[in-house]
Amino acid sequence: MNQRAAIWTPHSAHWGAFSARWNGTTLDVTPYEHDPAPSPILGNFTDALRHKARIQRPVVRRSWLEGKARGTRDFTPDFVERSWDEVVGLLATELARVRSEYGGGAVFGGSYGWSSAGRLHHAQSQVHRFLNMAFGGYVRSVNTYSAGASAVILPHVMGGYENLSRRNVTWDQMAEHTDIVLAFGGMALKNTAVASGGLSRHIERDGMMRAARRGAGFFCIGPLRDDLPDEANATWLPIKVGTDVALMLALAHTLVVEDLWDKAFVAHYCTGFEPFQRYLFGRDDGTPKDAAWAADITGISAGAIVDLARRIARGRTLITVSHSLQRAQYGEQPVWMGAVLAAMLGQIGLPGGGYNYALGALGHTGRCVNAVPIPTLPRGKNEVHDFIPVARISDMLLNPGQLFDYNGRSLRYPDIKLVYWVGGNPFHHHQDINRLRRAFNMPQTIVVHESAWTPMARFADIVLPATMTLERDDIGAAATDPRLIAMRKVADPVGEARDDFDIFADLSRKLGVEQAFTEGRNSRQWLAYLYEPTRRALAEAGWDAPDFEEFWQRGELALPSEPDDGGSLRAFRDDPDKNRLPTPSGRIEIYSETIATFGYSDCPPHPTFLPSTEPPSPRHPLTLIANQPSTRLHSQLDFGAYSQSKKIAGREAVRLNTVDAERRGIKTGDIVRLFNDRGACLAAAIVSDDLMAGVIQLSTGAWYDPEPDAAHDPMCVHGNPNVLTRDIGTSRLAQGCCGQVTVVECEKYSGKLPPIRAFDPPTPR
Ligand code: PGD
Repeated sequence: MNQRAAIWTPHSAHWGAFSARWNGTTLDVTPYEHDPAPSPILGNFTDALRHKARIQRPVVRRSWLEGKARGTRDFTPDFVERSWDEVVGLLATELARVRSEYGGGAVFGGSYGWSSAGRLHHAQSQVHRFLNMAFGGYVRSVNTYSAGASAVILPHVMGGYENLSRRNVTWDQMAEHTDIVLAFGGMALKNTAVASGGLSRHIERDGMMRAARRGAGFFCIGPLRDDLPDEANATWLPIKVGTDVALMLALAHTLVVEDLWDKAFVAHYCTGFEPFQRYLFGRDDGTPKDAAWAADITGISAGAIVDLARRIARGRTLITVSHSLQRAQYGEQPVWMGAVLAAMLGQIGLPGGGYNYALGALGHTGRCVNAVPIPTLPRGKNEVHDFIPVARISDMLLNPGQLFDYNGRSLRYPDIKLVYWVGGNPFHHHQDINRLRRAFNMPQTIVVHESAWTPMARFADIVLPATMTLERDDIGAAATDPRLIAMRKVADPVGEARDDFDIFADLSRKLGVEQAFTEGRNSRQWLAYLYEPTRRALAEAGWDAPDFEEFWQRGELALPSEPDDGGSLRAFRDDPDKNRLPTPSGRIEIYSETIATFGYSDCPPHPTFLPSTEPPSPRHPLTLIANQPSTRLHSQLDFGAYSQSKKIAGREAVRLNTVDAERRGIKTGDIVRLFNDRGACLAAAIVSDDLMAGVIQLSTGAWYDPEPDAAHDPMCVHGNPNVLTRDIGTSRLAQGCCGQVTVVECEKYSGKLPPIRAFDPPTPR
């Protein structure tokens, strides 16, 4: 038993604060004592530290050492072990070669991924800082897989993404003021269980319950009943996937026809209603977007649509649109139309009313913002100006030099020779994995730091074992959480794993620029340095402001919050001339002159219903919802105890409706095969009426596990839906990812069941 036994140590993860106790063999985890609804995902830590999936030592792909990796990479790699000193030397030499032969513009360091909570050892910050300070820049990525479309459309039409999603209506306002919540895509508690940087209290269930008890009516508009919790006592409006804009338009049409809209608000706070109204009434295309029109498209009756329009015009109504709606083709449209519908109700900026984009999409939303800054690692300046919208990674690697559109600009894909990935798992997060595999065979070199043998690590040439959060000291904090958590080291690192910071410090030393990266500080000194701006701001405001050592001993620190003042939309409502929105007109843009000048047919200048170009068909009749999992964060710790406890015979569970299951002779527990023209995967069926007929739901995050012997486009035997999803941009405007929705067929699997090997480490020599 080691020295740490019996010591409860404070720590934090993206899915909540907790304490842990490690005796060298087992880990006990107990949630933060003041968290009213801790996430069960904490259970994934208990067996993670010494799991066989952990990476123990640095390795290098043999074919890369022989100069033959490009075009031959696969998931059953022949790795050779190297000492840290050798591998860091090898990597420094390779980085120097690529820089001198091609420059920083040939290195992709976009390296998307959530990695772990902790303000210093945040993997993306570390790799970006290293590439800026010690290497001279890199090709970056912009936006996120979460909010690819909304982050681009919102500034054109209503304002900044952060203000509209995170500094807007709070759960407290909802509990006190809201009469109706129209939740397009719901507000599922599995999503609010996580917040990047961590969270000390899960308050969403309670917020919705208080509102419902006061009499607020919740509407869950979407294909899955459980996208709102039971406590919301919601009315479920099942809607055909991808048709929410048609419903919103019909609600808008009814508001105008029945004279229920707030003309004064629209006239005073918005621009461009006339051209939108022409479209709404079908003046040019001959199709009024009325309730009868929408009924055919959405599957919701015209009577129900008219009733709903009357209802939302009566009380204090809050419209929310989840991330999921915009993670699909033309995803810009529901985000924009939700705002227009709320504007027509005239309640934007009122307590508990109006529009809160993505409320409930993460644990950051519906809360007050801290009044002091949180520790943040400076990333330095990137001297390379090339970038891609994050989800265009395969396009970039497969088409160097090709032009692409983005937000009114025509850009060219760079020619990438080296990919550096730290803290993300593209073979989990990217769409059309068979295409991604071809794309990742294009560069000369792929470098990955990982704590576990994810498919991305298996596909790399140089793999460096990183500590996981429990194995190092850090500070946990998020801009909307009122606690700073001392994330004290719980256990010693597995094998030879090292912190990303130490790896980069070593690499910088080999490149002769250590001081530029470390600034002369070790990681403990960095923690104290990053803490200081928070301490200073607390002291200046007269708050409790202990020095770093005292904070560290206490284990946590309370941070003050800004008042619950409705943010920029309330200020805009109070005085739209003084508090202009950051749109070109300063108003809510129902028609965007700027977007009109781009001339994009896939993103017209006012909200428009655009049906998917890949509708269900006789060959692929089921609409697949590939949403966020409830048993882990993304693919993190998929090998952990809680995630594993929800698998069926080791495979990811897929839900389908009774009607669809009976038609195919499928029962709960059966292994099924999902397939379309892009790929196939196995999963284990759960038959349920909590989702619409015609819809099938397989969450993301099961580690990609290709059949080892398949020659081309292997089936994933574990249940990763991204072998099926489409790798296209939402539109030429935002180029966001379309991972949420695709079409498939599903059949009972009758072949011999292949074993799950996703968590078996490769056997290096
Ligand atoms: P994670 O599984 O969180 O997924 O994609 P993302 O790549 O972020 O990967 C993080 C990795 O970081 C893990 O493998 C973990 O082991 C590693 N890691 C953790 N801590 C450290 C560390 O300290 N150092 C290092 N080096 N590594 C570390 C998430 C992405 O998926 C997101 S944000 C969204 S919203 C998208 N959602 C969907 C979706 O809804 N549907 C589909 N089909 N696809 C999606 N993909 C996107």
